[in-house]
Amino acid sequence: MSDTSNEFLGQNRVFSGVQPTGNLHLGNYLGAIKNFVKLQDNHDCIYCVVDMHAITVWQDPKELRENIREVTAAYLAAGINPENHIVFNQSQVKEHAELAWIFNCVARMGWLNRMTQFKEKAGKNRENASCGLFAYPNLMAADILAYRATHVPVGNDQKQHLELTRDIAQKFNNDYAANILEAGHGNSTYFPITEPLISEGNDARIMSLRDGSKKMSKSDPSDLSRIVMTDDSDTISKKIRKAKTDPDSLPSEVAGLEDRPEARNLVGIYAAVKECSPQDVLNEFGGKEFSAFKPALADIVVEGIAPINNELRKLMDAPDHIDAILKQGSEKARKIASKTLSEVKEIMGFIG
Ligand code: AQP
Repeated sequence: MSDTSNEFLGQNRVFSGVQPTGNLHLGNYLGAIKNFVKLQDNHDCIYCVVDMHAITVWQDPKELRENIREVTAAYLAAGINPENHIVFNQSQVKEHAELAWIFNCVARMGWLNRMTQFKEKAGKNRENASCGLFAYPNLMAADILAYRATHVPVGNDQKQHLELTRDIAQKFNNDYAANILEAGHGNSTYFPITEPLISEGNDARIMSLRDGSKKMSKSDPSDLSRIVMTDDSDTISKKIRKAKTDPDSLPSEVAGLEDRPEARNLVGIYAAVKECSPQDVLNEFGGKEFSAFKPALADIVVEGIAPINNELRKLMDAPDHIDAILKQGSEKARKIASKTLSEVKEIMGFIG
């Protein structure tokens, strides 16, 4: 096998991941995966199926296995190249868990207490939430820093967690500055202070088709709230036809979408798929009724998404092929992560 750590010299290194929690949807594609594909052109990319994050909430083992394959198939169907980059599932590289434990001892309780996503996800049932859900951002920091990734594409919902990764890197570098120098790492900075990658499409926040104030989400109980990556063309069209709207026609200026979350969402989806601005969409459809806009939106979503969905379904029929890609990717990932871990352990004073 080739030495990926050497192949990966020279370019900025990107790490990102998607949780295999089922119902992979248009928001995951437009807000994350589509951008992952573009980043391959000028970055070394490591794309992970973050299955250990998924189990912060109970997962049915049979469904988890299918969902890991589904996210992998979505990566491949969208155009991620597992030969030139790395595609793998987190649990096959034990260094993620090992580094996460070290970061549990670097991060402060106060930092984690401020994480708004834990508050949202745990809700009123905080006492009953898993410790993993609370410590999740430390595992995310380990995911990124095991590869000393320089850049992470983030949506708004993950910005706070990336800040925490930066704080952990900074604290580790400070706490062990002398040992980092002594271990021969040139200067006292071992972990990079990872930068967020905010590029075109990164901020495409897709909302529920049933409620424009809630994000499109895997866990929404209504299947009509989202377009999933396994939907065929008819189902996509049906869901758009049934999407909630208001009685007015579309405005001609984006300012007119201000208090109209459902209209804003549908215009946003059109713009994200077509890679144009919402104003461009309104230049074409301003003054038109939803009865005219929805069929055009369905056409554009079907045209943009159906080929990926078709390929995804084909790949899902070849689970052995997917598993082999994950295994090969894990071996490549492990080479990099195990080097980081042995350096970290040496810096910290562990033996062996
Ligand atoms: N609605 C969305 N619009 C734009 N981007 C989105 N992402 C998720 N939902 C939207 C982006 O998809 C990436 C992977 O997400 P994840 O699976 O790691 O976790 P999540 O953000 O918790 O995804 P979901 O779909 O909303 O799942 P549940 O219902 O479990 O919370 C991330 O980059 C995310 O920003």
